[in-house]
Amino acid sequence: MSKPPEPNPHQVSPWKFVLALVVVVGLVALISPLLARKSAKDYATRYDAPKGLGHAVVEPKPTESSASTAKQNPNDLSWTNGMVWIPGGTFQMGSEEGQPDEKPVHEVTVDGFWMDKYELTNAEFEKFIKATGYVTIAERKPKQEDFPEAPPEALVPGSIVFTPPPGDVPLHNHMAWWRYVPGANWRHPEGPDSTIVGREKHPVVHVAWFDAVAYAKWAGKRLPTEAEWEFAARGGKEKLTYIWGNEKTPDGKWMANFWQGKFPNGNTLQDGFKSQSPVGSFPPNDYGLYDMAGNVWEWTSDWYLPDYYAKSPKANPQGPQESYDPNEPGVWKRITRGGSYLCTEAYCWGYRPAMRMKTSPDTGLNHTGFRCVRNGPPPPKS
Ligand SMILES: [Ca+2]
Repeated sequence: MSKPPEPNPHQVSPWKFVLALVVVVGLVALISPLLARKSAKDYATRYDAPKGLGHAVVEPKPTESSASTAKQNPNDLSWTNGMVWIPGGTFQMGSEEGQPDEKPVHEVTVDGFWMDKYELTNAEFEKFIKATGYVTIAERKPKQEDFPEAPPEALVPGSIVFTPPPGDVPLHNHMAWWRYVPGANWRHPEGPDSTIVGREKHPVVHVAWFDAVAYAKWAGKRLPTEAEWEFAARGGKEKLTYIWGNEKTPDGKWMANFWQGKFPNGNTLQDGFKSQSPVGSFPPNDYGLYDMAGNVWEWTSDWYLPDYYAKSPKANPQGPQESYDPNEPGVWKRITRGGSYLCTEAYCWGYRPAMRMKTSPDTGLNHTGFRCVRNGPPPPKS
């Protein structure tokens, strides 16, 4: 089944939403300076060396047990903290049936690694925040020095929230259902009046790539590469459309949290969830990983280039050194994977293991989270 290369609903840049906000409050004069900041050079310089973004110095967790424990007692796996061992191997990465940037299907080998069984939860992220005092990007007031021509009243912390329109809208304009909401952040996923109380086991959202990297560093982990993520998602199965097989709903069963019904305003909730679901609500893949399809998109460490697969190295590809998105030239983006509760086959079809999404690394959304990986010795053979 081939899909048209239409613009994707989840491909977003925060400043489009800042821009929308600006228009709403009648500050049209801001448009030029805000957009002008998006030059590729400026972006690459700022975000490859994000010194100015760190409000809190994040040091690795002092109590983090290390893989050295394994050398003393190979049967003591406490240092993995419940992670799943993903055996290395060779697989066919990409897909012929999805978007053009999923081609060509090519052979890739990855070394073994440990991976979080679940998407990172609000409860886990809160431990990190309490231990470090880290402030996520969505909670920070944009700096006047970064926006010298913006009036102070336009510089408000916030994040991007899915807001379904009341009626039908054409699917080519994702601005129709995404909104920049002042006060939205990981503690307030839908805005200031919302809360994560009772949602401790839900995946954390509104975490920008930099926030995810800060967490990973503290936890003694890292983000997966795009290749590691896809290898792990496929669970050792070759070239299947979905991580569970080629049928979307085998025996009528919903295998992941994604969108049923008409997008973006007709969710029929057949899978039981309107937005994020508690992690592990759907069956795991063959490696024992949960929510590798749907629930929330997951950050990886790779930059996005649409034609990377044509030239990527075969062994342990780390992603390109630069980024380019033809739909938004000048905005460098990191890869996210796995799809979310908003994905529908009629549009982004993101819950396939081959689907590649891209988002600027300073952007948080209420459908994007992450999970970590780490290197280390494999478990002892039983
Ligand atoms: Ca997911």
